[in-house]
Amino acid sequence: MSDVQATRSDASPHAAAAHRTAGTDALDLHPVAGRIGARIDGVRLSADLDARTFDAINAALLRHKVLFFRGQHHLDDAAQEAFARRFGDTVAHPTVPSVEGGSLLELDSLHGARANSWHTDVTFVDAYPKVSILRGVVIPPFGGDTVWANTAAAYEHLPEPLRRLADTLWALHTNAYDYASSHVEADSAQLKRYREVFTSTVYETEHPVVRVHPETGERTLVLGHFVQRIKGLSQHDSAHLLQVFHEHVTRLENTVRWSWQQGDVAIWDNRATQHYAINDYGDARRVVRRATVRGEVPVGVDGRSSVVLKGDGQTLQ
Ligand SMILES: O=C(O)CCC(=O)C(=O)O
Ligand SMILES: [Fe+2]
Repeated sequence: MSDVQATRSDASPHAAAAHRTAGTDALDLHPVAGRIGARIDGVRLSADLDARTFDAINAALLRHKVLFFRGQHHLDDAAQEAFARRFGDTVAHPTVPSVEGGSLLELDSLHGARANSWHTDVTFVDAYPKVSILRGVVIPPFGGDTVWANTAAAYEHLPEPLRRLADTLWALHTNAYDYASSHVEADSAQLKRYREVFTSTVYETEHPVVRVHPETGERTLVLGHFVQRIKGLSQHDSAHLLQVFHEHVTRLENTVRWSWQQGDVAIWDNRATQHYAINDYGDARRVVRRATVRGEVPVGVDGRSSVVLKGDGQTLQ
């Protein structure tokens, strides 16, 4: 192997999964950052997309981890959800009531829904979503960007001893996570109400810290704010170690930031990303709606699957 290869060059955008995900030539695709994220122009998202275009979008998603589409003003709730069903069954959030008439999750800043901490969606259940599809409904005049991090690239760029350690670890995820540890505004009445709904049923699941992606075969880190602790460690050691991995996941080289316009759609591979909605728009209104596609139960590098400890039945959600 040459020295150039040995340094794991990023010369080819989002190369890690590229050889497994050929077939994106049909798309007008523009990588947005070096390791994650691509904008696709000239596609009108709908349930009726021809198979060739849809397959190319799916391949691009596996390769780039998050895709952005501008100007999808034709999508209403039903059309967004119908398009999402091209990826698989859509599922409601386990605790937060859906938008009427479907299974979309609404995040409205006026109702305290500001997802400003790093997470992968719904990892407190076993078969957490594989794909999330977010539509910008009301976008503030400035601020309110979202940032995604590539958890496959994060794993790939870990120093080897940390990679080997991560391969052996398991972590407990719960929706009753310690919100106050990352939010100073945790006791406003509005946020309290949101938290009450969010934790109305408590879920706990053990996931491997490294899962093998069921479609690309890549290893990805399964962490984020629903993690309560690493199994077998004291809370103290767990917190330190989580911080080490967290800093690798969220290194800026590993991220892409999207500045929303109304009508934008972002689609992410929830098995290979974390994301963070930046809360820098004050009292302005910001509303996004998310369709969520059922995922698979993660499998670790040793072939063992995630285990539900509390809140059964999520594989059937
Ligand atoms: O508000 C956003 O941009 C992202 C919110 C979020 O975490 C989600 O939709 O899963
Ligand atoms: Fe999220």
